[in-house]
Amino acid sequence: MRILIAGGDGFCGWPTVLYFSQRGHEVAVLDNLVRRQWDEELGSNSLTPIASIEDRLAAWRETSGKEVKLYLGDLTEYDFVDRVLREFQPEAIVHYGEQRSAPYSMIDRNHAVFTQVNNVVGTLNILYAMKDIVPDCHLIKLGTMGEYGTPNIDIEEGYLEVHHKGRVDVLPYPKQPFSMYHLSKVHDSHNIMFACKSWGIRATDLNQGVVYGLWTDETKQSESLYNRVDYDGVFGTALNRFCIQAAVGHDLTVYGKGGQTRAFLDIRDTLQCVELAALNPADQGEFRVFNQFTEQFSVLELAERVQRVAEDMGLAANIAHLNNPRVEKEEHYYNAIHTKLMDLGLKPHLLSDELIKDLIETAERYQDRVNLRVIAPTATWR
Ligand code: NAD
Ligand code: USQ
Repeated sequence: MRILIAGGDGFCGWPTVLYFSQRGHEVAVLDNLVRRQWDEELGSNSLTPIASIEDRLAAWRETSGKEVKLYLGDLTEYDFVDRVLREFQPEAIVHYGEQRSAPYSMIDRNHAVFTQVNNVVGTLNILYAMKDIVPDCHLIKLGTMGEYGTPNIDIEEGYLEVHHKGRVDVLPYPKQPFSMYHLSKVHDSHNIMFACKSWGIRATDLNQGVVYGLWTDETKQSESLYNRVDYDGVFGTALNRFCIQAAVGHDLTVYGKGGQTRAFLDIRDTLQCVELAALNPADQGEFRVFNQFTEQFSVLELAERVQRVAEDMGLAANIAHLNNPRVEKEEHYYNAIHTKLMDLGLKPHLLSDELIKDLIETAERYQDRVNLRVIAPTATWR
């Protein structure tokens, strides 16, 4: 299959590129490298050293003998997107190429506007280019579980059967997103659904939970292939942050009571899920939604688990309950359905103490790279 990976230099994108290439697909990376600029803006960095995209691809060529094409450019520029699709003629597009941090989108008005323009316009450009150039291509779009919020009923996979005044319909599940970033994903979902209905193109929206872990079979083969992993208060995510905090002797930063429950998955399962979506495409005109995660945990539960593993390793990890910088429920019902990817054959890597230990050990190895000043949360919702 010819697969274009938009956002292929990022945390989920880079291991996906190697995973598909390893399995014999013809792969191209599209990225404007803006994520590396945000590190500079925030004075932050990846815990692990990461090579330039050119060096990464050269290292992959050397290791595997496989060639991956590179398209450097911005999804919000239509001429660029048009050129890439005409030249590469993808059969599937995996779209990771967005601003994905909720705190970044809440820094101020400029960051909120940037996030929504970047994400919504980039996705619209892909949709229009697909319609005109590759109408049979399958869009595999990374959405987020955070589109649904935390309703007091079960979260279904994209759609809800509604009985109202004696009539019944199956409607998009109500959206109550957590941030300006999560809202951009809701806008994307609506635009994609409209494009599928109106133009007959096909798409799978993967509403992904929080991704943890770092290593995949391909990325650990040499230092030039290492994946990035974020630990700062803006781009770092809950479990990965706690492991890195434990390794460098920082308090584990639980926001508020820590009863916030979210859906989680191992990065190796991100790759498996995207592959399952690609090999079992949506029908023409279909807008398919999968909830992409394997387990749900409260934030406090995760911090306590990291604390226990760290203590077994001889590290004292203190849990601090910080004033919550976000506006979110700290105690709530949460039960999200996630059967569709399991039905397609997903074999989950469930969270293990070994993985937590491995993350802590990786962070110990690279602790000199950690800038302690960027760990505290800075963006507030109020
Ligand atoms: P990331 O920030 O590490 O990677 C995103 C990549 O997209 C970066 O390389 C960036 O340079 C590129 N990009 C951004 N805007 C672009 C544009 N306009 N044109 C071209 N390239 C652009 O993010 P990630 O963690 O790999 O997340 C990938 C996707 O998965 C995102 O859409 C995110 O919303 C979704 N997701 C991530 C997680 C998670 O926990 N990381 C969870 C759920 C969903
Ligand atoms: N949290 C803490 N302490 C921390 C970091 C986070 O208590 O140090 C809490 C947050 O308040 C929140 C929860 O943990 O309640 C998750 O926060 P997060 O930063 O780990 O993840 P989130 O902001 O939800 O965003 C991440 C990705 C985003 C993706 C989303 C999936 O950055 O791209 O869309 O996870 S989901 O959460 O399902 O919406």
